[in-house]
Amino acid sequence: MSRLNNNIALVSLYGVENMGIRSIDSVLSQNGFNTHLIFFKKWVNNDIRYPREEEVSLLKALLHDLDVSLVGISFTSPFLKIARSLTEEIKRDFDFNVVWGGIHATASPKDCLDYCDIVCRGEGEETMIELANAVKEGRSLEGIKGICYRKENRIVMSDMRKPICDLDKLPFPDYTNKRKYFIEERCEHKDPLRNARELRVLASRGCPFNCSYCYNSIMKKIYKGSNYHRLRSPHSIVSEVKHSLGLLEKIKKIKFDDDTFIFPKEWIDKFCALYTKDVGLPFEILFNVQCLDKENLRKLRDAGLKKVQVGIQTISHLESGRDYNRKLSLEKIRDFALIAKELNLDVVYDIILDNPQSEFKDKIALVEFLITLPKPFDLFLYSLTVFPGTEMCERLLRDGLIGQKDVEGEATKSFHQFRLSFSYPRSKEELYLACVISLTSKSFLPRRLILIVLRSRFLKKHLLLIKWFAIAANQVKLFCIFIKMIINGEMSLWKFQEYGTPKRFLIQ
Ligand code: B12
Ligand code: SF4
Repeated sequence: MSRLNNNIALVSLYGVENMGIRSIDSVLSQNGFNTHLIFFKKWVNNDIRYPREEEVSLLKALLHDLDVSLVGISFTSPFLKIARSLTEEIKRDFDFNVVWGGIHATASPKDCLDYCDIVCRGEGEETMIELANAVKEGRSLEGIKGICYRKENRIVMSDMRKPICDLDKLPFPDYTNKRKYFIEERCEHKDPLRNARELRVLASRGCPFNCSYCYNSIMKKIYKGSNYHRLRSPHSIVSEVKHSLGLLEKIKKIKFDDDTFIFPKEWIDKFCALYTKDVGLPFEILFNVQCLDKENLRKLRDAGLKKVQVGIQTISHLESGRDYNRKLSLEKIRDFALIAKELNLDVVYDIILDNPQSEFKDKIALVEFLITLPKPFDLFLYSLTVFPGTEMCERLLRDGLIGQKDVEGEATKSFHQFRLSFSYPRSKEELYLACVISLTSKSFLPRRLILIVLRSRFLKKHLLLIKWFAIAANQVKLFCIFIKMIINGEMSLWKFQEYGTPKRFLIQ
């Protein structure tokens, strides 16, 4: 171990909303450490660029000034190459330990050890306290659960720690400017979320489902036998929201970023009563229609629920869950759509395209199904992105449908194409489908017209025509969304930069 002091830097790569690293920051401060939270560049949709040399120098200068004895880096798989080169740079100039954490480190701990000193697997709050204490006291890492490190040329992989069972005991995130830095072209001493219009909150951790493309398929294996899907109490959540609203004055809506917002009836009753009394702002949730319960949705709507984001993803082989291990029924999706319409909720459907397993007829069936859903709704179209360690990644590799170079980390596809945009190069068939699917969410287009487009051989042959038609229809819709967001006070320059420039216009 190298330098022994209380100063720790936590670096979040391209993620200012990173709730995991904010939680570790709060826990370490609560335990007496001087933590400094550095947001290294911000995330923009479909247009991620590598850091410039000056930005790397700014980071190194900051680490030097802060005189830290431990650095933690948090990142998701697409940012592996950036994490590698930054760590190399840091290790060239400093002699402190660099810990990597987050979903990629959890999924591929041994590979990560080629670059960093210590890997944290799974939830990092308790692990980081023990690690930081060991570093401060110059002790060995032996006995610390949930880590992976090298000892005398062999890799030590300690036992997994159980997931935190009482989430209420975790301190709230700190949105003040104290000990926060934001590096994007220059280094500013501030929390980049100070002017945010939307507050992200997690009311739970984990998910009861196990979709094959999702990080949960990794976590379920790692935490096997433990209570992985955990709920916070309504009181703790509402207290956090009130606390954060006291610091972030421009917030206009709350986004519950839980994997799926599923809670028992008594929980929903308590939450709705408290939320209505103490917060009252509009909120959004992500939802799996397998948990559909009209009464719960009605209560949430009365408490301020405005928008529900629902994963359809695919409609092929639904019964067997072949494609994504999601056993949804079309009836459930339709039931949900009708209930949402009755309750006047905004709806977003998630769909994954560009799947090498899907057949053309399945994709046509998807369009035909979407056409039958009540409007209005928005679509979030995703281009299938393969993340390491997921069940789907292992299957596609085994079946030879992809190679290692296609797995995020090696690949950086999500730098350019995570949500679908028309500008990304794809096969004629995929482009045609993306265009027709995008038309289904345009309320101003009659269903009959979309069916004509779907069946027209002429348009299939003249792809440019349908592409420009789809782009024009999409621009009209984006413009309406833009105006609505301005009226609701949800639009900011930051939001516009994240999603808005023409090159990245998304299909909605
Ligand atoms: C909110 C969210 C976002 C937000 C904010 C993300 C951010 N980093 O700022 C937005 C919308 C911006 C976003 C964007 C993207 N996201 Co996102 N996002 C999430 C979501 C839903 C919640 C994240 C969260 O807060 N989790 C709860 C906290 C407590 O868990 P955690 O983050 O894993 O952190 C814990 C541990 O990992 C560990 N840990 C984390 N960092 C560190 C660091 C150290 C030093 C240590 C010791 C420990 C440690 O301790 C933490 C506390 O226990 C997750 C799914 C999920 N539930 O995790 C997806 C998820 C992280 N996103 C994902 C993806 C793919 C993306 C994008 C690439 C997509 C895109 N559109 O381009 C971008 C990349 C952004 C980025 N910088 O990485 C994937 C990542 C998969 C992977 N293997 O990389 C996830 C897992 C979803 C999935 N379907 O699988 N995302
Ligand atoms: S329901 Fe959503 S969060 Fe849960 S496993 Fe499936 S994709 Fe992941």
